[in-house]
Amino acid sequence: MKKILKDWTPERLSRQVGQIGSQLDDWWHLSLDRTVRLAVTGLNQSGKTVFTTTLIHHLLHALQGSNLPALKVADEERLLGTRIMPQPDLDIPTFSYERYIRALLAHKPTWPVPTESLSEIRLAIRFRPAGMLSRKLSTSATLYLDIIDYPGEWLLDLPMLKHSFDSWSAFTLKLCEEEPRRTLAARWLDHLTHHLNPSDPANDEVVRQVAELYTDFLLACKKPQVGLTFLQPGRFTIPGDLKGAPLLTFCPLPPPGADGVKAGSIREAMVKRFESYQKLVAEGFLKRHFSRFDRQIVLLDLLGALNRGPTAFADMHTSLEAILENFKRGPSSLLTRLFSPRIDRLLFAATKADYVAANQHQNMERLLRRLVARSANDAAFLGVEIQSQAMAALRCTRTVQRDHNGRRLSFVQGTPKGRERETLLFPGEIPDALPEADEWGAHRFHFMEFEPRRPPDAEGPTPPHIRLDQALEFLLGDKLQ
Ligand SMILES: Nc1nc2c(ncn2[C@@H]2O[C@H](COP(=O)(O)OP(=O)(O)OP(=O)(O)O)[C@@H](O)[C@H]2O)c(=O)[nH]1
Ligand SMILES: [Mg+2]
Repeated sequence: MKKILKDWTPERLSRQVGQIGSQLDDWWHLSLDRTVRLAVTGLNQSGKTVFTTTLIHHLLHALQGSNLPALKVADEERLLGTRIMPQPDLDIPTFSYERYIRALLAHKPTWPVPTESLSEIRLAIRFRPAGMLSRKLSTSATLYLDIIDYPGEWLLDLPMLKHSFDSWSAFTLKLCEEEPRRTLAARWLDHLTHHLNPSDPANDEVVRQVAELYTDFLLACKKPQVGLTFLQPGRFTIPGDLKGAPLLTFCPLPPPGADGVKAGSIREAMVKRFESYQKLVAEGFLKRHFSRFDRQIVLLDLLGALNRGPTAFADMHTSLEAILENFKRGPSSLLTRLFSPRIDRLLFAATKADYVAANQHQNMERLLRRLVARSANDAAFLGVEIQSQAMAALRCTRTVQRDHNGRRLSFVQGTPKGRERETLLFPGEIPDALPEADEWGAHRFHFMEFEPRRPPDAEGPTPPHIRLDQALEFLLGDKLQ
């Protein structure tokens, strides 16, 4: 005992106390560390890759002249730094942040090409907690932020999970009774009616041929001039690593006759492939990537949908509601359990708000709210906090006021897609409600797309945006307190 007491010199004691203190500090530190998985949800070309790239870029450069005033942790100077960290899943390619940002900020900037496969990134955001207690006990905490990027087309696989092969076939064939699907599906439908007997013995070549005609139909629907989005299965248009796999060779069939499904028939082969697709592709995507999210941002290219006219607009609306159906089904449904067991904040963002002048943003937000009203209501009923806003992750235009025929009008100045020089344009107005059938008219909407604008070096390392900081504050602000 004497020996032990002798060993406790004042220096040693103070060192021990110091160690305990720093362990306590570490413990608090750890208890303050947290992970947020952010689901960036959006149909193809809605702006997911640009949003993810700019979000990372702004956080990485927030200390070198932040332009994120609405993000409290940055505005209150509590942000200590952000780093890209090793991601949790070693078998998924890393999101190519460097490549995308280099292209967006190049001397001749370019947009990302459409995403064709899944990738993932993890950020560590180090910050000083705001609360009194935590400030006393811990100097810093870390928020880990996980994001995945994927082709928007794949989202449409999720609503396939509620179907059997027969109900999915009936649903899809019904859609094809309406234009423009009816005309675009003509070759495939003709083949189904006149050249295919689903009760015939399965033959790979025959199955492949009809599946190819169906895929051609989906690709025709997707062309920008048609612009349909409710296209299932998603992997048929963007196969990713499944290119050429037999799993992608099936298509909807008319209901079976009285003799049902014959063993070894074409129908049986297609039913099996459909079910395998559901299990391996749709359910795999859902379970692995959408089951563990805490926060969700739904990106909508509202202006592009208005440009494409009433049919494509309605199709986009249908797609959106189908994807967000998990909120409608309530806590006990399979989709809800798998998809959003923990989502407590949901942000709807109408992207590319820089296509129009600032005075249109209010209407843009009103229209957005009307469009997502049903899904937002279902989610709010489940206790999810909701926000809707207009946003541009990368602002490529400026709003300029000019007098025109005695009226003060708001124009936008930017470089229209495919051109080299900046132009002043009158972008037109956004309706504040869903347009009625007779309000569309021919080419009623024609919002111009723009080339990315490289900001002058004097503007700092982060490019301008519209309300990206508000989006970040809503999605992450409470976790950075
Ligand atoms: N002006 C402007 N255009 C944008 C912005 N964000 C996206 N865009 C435009 O939208 C296009 C699609 O953006 P992406 O981020 O590639 O869209 P995505 O959702 O990743 O698309 P997929 O990979 O096909 O699913 C870009 O090529 C740009 O033309 C923005 O903030 N401002
Ligand atoms: Mg993309």
